[in-house]
Amino acid sequence: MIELHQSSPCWGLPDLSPFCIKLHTYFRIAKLPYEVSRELTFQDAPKGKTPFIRYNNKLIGDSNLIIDYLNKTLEIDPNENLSHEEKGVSLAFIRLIEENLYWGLIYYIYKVEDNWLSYRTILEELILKQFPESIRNQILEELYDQIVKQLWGHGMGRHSEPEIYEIGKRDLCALSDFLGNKPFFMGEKATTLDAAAYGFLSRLMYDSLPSSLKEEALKLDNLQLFCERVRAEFYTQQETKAWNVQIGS
Ligand SMILES: N[C@@H](CCC(=O)N[C@@H](CS)C(=O)NCC(=O)O)C(=O)O
Repeated sequence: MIELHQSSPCWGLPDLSPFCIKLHTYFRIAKLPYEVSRELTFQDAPKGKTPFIRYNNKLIGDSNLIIDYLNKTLEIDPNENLSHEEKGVSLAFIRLIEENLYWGLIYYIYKVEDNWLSYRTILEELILKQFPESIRNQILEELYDQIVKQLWGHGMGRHSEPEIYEIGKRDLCALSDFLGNKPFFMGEKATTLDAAAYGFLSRLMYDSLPSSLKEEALKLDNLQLFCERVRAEFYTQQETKAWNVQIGS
């Protein structure tokens, strides 16, 4: 059985992290049985990030490396029916989501003060309770410093809020234009791009942290419908209800 290691469900989603939501969705698209495990901690993560999996006693980090590994090992591929051209486009959109748009989301969580205060409370409630109270503040401060450094290093953190909003808006419009009236990004059948898109878009649309980027996404009806479609097709209502943790709202 594949063991998925992540943080914690919230807002009706299987995890706080878009990359963990992506992996849950990939497992379901590929019909791979898996279980969420709390046996290992962040310290065990091979890349120092979530998600990571344990499979056949091997720890693997990074959602894309995990997907590549499982596709190869288990001889499956949700993208098998795509042409080479479609595979290229699909990978380019995954990179747009994960290497660019994601950092816009991170900006609004960490650098908009009210959002960071709310998110802190969420992390305290859902994740930090397992640590002694005396070190919780230090963990949060270290996480904050690390993420803000990454945001600067990536380059997104050097832009002003209106610039970040414009960059994110263009990415969201590109996703919406490409999706058009199709049920899934590459057509009739869900593929790996849908897992990545759902991971990011559901997190942006369903979390409780207000932002102009969220407002923009919510204006794009086909992206909203896409999230509802993925949720209805790959998640049960009971799961969504069980994960509907709302903190501080
Ligand atoms: N490229 C990685 C990105 C994973 C990632 O950034 N995870 C975040 C949670 S959304 C994390 O663990 N951040 C903590 C850190 O960077 O220290 C993947 O695809 O899995």
